[in-house]
Amino acid sequence: MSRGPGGLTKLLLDAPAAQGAIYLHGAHVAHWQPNGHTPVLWMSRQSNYAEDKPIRGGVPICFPWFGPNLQDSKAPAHGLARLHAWKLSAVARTSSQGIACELTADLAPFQLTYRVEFDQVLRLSLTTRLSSSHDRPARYEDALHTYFAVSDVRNITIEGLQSVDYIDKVDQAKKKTATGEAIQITSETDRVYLNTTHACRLLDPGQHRTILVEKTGSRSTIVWNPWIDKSAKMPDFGDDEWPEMVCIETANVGDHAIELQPGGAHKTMP
Ligand code: TA6
Repeated sequence: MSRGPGGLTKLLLDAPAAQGAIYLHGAHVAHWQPNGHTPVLWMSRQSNYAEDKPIRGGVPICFPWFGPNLQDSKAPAHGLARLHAWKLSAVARTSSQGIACELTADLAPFQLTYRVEFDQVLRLSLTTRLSSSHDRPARYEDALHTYFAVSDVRNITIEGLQSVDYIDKVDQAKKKTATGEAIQITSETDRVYLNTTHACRLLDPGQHRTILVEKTGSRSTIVWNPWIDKSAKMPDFGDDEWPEMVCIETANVGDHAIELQPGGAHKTMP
């Protein structure tokens, strides 16, 4: 382990199949580069690295709520997990020349276990357990808010959601019917796709790359690019960075929030 920017503890993982990096702060995956490829995750050059701020880029963990906290406007956007000091519980080589690590967080009444496998595939698995001593069922939202590095967001296509209705957060959160078309980004895009277990394909001809985003245990997929004006309003996002990235997020939000019984568990895996 090493000290990264801001003095945050950073775990650098190097295996024949891939290289990776993860901060204990937020259990934040900040780098994944399969052997023979360019980095797959995007990181902002303006990101904060501080215990009281989220890291911009990579794979933020949104939990136990997504977006603003509707009951407490002072609570941090996207919840507590990405600001939490997670504990490393295991690191091990995988059978396919990769390397995996496991981190835990106690965010009462929930216990979280996050397994990250850096290989020719990036495998993420977030397991949430509700303490058996809790006196009633509890609901939460989660999202693995993955920032993908692209050659130019104006030249990519996202397939897999053509038949899925969505909430358009750029148009007064109106519910919109499926377009029947693959997604192309031509302006600020912030869509919550509803009740979908579909895999997505991110086609990036500029990098001669197609990224397959498969998932289990998730009923929501969010697609986001801030475009010009929103990027300029975010201090931890460079004004000229928006063409470099697109988020495809594996989530359970809104009507698809998860309700657990005491002692119960759920696993979200993009
Ligand atoms: O996932 C899309 C989104 O909810 C956008 O509305 C935008 O707020 C983005 O997340 C980033 O949120 P953050 O709190 O990390 O700036």
